[in-house]
Amino acid sequence: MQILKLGGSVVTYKDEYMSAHTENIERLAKEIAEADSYPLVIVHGGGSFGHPVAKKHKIAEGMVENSQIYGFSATHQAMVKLNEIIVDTLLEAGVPAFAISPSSMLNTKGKRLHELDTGLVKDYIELGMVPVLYGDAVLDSEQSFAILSGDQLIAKLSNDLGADRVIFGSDVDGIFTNNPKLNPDAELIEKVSVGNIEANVGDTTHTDVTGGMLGKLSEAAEAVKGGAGVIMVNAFEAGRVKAALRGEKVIGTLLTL
Ligand code: IP8
Repeated sequence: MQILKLGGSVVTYKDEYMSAHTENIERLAKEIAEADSYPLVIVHGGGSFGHPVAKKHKIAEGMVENSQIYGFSATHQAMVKLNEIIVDTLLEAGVPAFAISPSSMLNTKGKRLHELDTGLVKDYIELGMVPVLYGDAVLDSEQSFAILSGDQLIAKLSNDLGADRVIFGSDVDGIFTNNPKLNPDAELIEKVSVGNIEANVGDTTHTDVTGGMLGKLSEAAEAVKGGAGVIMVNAFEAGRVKAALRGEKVIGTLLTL
């Protein structure tokens, strides 16, 4: 059982408001179909769909004024739109993708995942489907609503479903000694222990509403602690996601205990 995260920077043009990276999505859908490695759960990020809307209406901070209610709904709807594009493309490639809306099946408490019945996701998997979930605007028992990142969702799903491998597909080869987009001397770290992640991670170009690279890594660490093999790969490079899904050796960063 594997979980694949398709980061927002992979499935959208991050600098263009609500613009899906259809070329990448189509190539990745084919790679997923060709890898033929099931059971599989896919979780995608928000990119230029969820993040700008959530930021505009301050959804991650919770409800302080009524006008945010519209923004909460608009943020979720932005994610539904992106999810539809991804699920449609997966189906066209022959992957039995099935959209599951996180806000309809879970809530958070103080921004942390609180109640989630993973049994439902398990049932879809057992039927041979590939559930496709995403970071979402969700109800929160302390602050009315919050933004749940795809990464936090993955950590919980990985531990509850007993995932063997979690693959994080982003727009960089893995974890570097420094930000590779700003520093040409940055070197890829092939293996990193989750114990000293903070010391190893440089800045990321985009800091999104759910915490950028450091947020991603602390969630990934939870999956590692739960027993999954976690690898970060560049989903912009053709063939890497497919190789990772097949369990082949691939350029990336392996997270270890
Ligand atoms: O991109 C956040 O998910 P992420 C989704 O996985 C929203 O952090 C709604 C901003």
